[in-house]
Amino acid sequence: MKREIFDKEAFKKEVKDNVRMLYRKDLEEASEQEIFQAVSYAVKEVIIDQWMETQSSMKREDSKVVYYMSMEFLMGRALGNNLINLTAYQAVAEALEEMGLDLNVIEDQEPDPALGNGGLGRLAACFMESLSTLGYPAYGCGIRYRYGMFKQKIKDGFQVEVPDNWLKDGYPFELRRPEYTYEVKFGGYVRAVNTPDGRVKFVQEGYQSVKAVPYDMPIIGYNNHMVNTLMIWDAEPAECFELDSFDKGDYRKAVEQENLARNLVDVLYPNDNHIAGKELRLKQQYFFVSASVQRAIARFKKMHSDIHDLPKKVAFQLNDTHPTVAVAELMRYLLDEEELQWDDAWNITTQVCAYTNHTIMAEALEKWPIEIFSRLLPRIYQIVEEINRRFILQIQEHYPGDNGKIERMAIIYNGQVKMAHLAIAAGHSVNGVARLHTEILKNQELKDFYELFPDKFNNKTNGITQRRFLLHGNQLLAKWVTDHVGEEWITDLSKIEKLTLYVDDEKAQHEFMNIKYQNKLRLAKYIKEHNGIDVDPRSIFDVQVKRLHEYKRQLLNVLHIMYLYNELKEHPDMEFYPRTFIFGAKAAAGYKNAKLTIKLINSVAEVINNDKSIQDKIKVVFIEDYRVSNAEWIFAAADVSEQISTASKEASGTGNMKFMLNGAVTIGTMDGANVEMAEEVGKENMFIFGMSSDEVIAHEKNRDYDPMQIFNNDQDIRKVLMQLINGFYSPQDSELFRDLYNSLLNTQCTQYADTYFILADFRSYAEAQKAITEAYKDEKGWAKMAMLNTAHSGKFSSDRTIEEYVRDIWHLEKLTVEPEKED
Ligand code: AZC
Repeated sequence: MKREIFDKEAFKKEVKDNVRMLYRKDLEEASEQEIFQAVSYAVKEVIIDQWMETQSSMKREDSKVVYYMSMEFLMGRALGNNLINLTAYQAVAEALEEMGLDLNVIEDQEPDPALGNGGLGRLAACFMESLSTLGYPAYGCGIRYRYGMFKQKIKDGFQVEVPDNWLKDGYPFELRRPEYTYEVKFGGYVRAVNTPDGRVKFVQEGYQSVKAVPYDMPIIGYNNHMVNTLMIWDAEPAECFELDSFDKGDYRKAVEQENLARNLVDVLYPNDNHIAGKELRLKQQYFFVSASVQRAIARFKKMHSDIHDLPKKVAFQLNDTHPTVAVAELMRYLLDEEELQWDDAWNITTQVCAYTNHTIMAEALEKWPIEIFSRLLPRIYQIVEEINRRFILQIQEHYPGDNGKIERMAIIYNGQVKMAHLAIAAGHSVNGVARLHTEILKNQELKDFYELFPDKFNNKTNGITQRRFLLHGNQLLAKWVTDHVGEEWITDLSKIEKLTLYVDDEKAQHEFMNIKYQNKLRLAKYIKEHNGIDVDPRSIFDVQVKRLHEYKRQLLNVLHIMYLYNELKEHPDMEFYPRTFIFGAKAAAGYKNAKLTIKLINSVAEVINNDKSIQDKIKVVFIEDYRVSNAEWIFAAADVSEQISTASKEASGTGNMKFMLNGAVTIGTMDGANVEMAEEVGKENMFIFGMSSDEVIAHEKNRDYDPMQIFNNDQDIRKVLMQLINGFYSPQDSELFRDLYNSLLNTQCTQYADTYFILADFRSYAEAQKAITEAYKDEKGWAKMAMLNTAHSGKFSSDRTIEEYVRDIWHLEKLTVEPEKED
């Protein structure tokens, strides 16, 4: 049952009052940004009540809480989703319309809080939303970066990074909580002090400290009055925490300490699946982890006196290794502040902490040089050393005389602290994010650990929230689905399977594809406005949007477009179904080949889009600044979803699920969660191609793959690759794309040529693409396939994923939040 929470007239008055209060203006004088702020504050009014109700229920029930620790939360805009989850979207849209305002335009004024890079950060955001919707008490713990993910501009085909000053107008949905300020200490040294009762205490001295001040953001559950909290930490100079007595009067230190706070949370590192290894990054990690652990324990201690009960009330989930210092920080607290014995403290820590692995890419595995780690976090380092010492004893006991094991498994080895090893040794759970990924962890990457701790390993296949990616992002389809299967899918996506009843119904097929068409029109308009390119909404919209990374193989996609174009030029009369290839991707600022691939896509677009002779049969579009807000429109409009990573490299993928939910058909490798998608919808309703992960892994082991052979024997491929270096797409500078060419063929340039098996999979990809065209020509067949994809997407709700985390790892109870009685 819907609870009416909006009194329309009161809301309208509130918006007007807010404009006056905030800006001393009447509505007519206010800018769109000002109206967005006024509307958001009016919505916040409602949220605040529910937020307080949730907090008091949590206290009353003394619920166990999960702290989801993550360097990244890629939230996307909040206003629209908050309204959806308050079930007030329509009512507010109408109220605003009566005031002459358009909710869409107002939503568009909100900056996209982009405190994350890609999959890992967006997953954290989906998880928070599902936790609230399912009624589980949770805190997200992260960093309030002053600058989020950069904004991408395309200039002359190249990516240019522009700072994302998302806080410049103030963000209405955050709440500063100075009463929960904590001190975080860096550097100095550790002194052992003898206590009167004959024990040794370790104290950190000569350190610099920073004040951690949290900002809370509400995470609203769908239609259930539950509002969880995302706490993101800001750093402020510690003027009220005095320098250690040792350093009194040390002016230089005082200035350094102030600078530390200023720089600490300035900016998110824009690397996805790649570690830059910068000292500031380690500072960021310890900063937010220490503050979060302190807040979690303080909250626990308000209600409990025995610290041994911590695991009954608190779970820490470590989103990749980035927050792994949490295990040592918790140990420090239990040893130094609570004065527990090691075994006691360790017992508590392992029960509280659990770790999720998101990648097997070697360059993403975090390792910190001892020098940096021990200098920055001297007490934490001591504790890690002791964890390591005991862990090695355990290995020796298990595998006497096997030094290889120690070499491969030690937490500290070869001058480095290996964060994944620490997380596995200290957590009670290690999970991968799709079945195939977890199997690869168990049998390849983390084989030694799996042998030692088989019970810790488990799989949690990722999911996405259908509230944002269907109910909000694709309102036409959402309504249609509700009309056909009822509204239960909104909180139980498995119910969407009832759509299978309609897949052969011509009327339903027609309606489904007509909605797709409307969404394609919406995207075509966006493309016209942003790129100045006319695209035909009747062409196949073939989309690859995700971070730009070599393993995701945007290069394979664009090489195939170059090949198609060659075909069309050679056989102008060939039958060819019009296609619009759409890309969206940010490249890490320092990632050369990724940035060059963006330029290549744009150069190919330039040539092909302007070639009248092919009569618009191919269009290529690069959407600037791909982000959560435009993603919602893109998923809704896609016919074909490109999920073409080298098998074994994409841990799960979540974009793949968003496309599927929106009725796009996948062309993809048997990688990540694609494998489980194929299981759900049937391989016949996807276009699977390429090597299997076993084949890829075998070639990597045997080093027996030779792309040059393909280049020499396949004239079409050869021609395409030659076009990278003969100026065909870069007449001013024929050398421009040389590095891409080299990455495919030249063994001197990379560890081995074509690391991601692009040429090996090329033919099979081209075949699959051809099969798509054939399938698309059969209108009814395609409609059925698209509908089946939506109908079988039920498994991929983050609600399902969260229920599994709760059941296997966190063991939380559901909370019911009752609205306060009105008098
Ligand atoms: C990503 C994986 O690449 C992606 O496959 C997965 O869907 C996503 O996490 C969520 O689990 N990994 C990262 O973003 N990892 C890092 C370290 O950036």
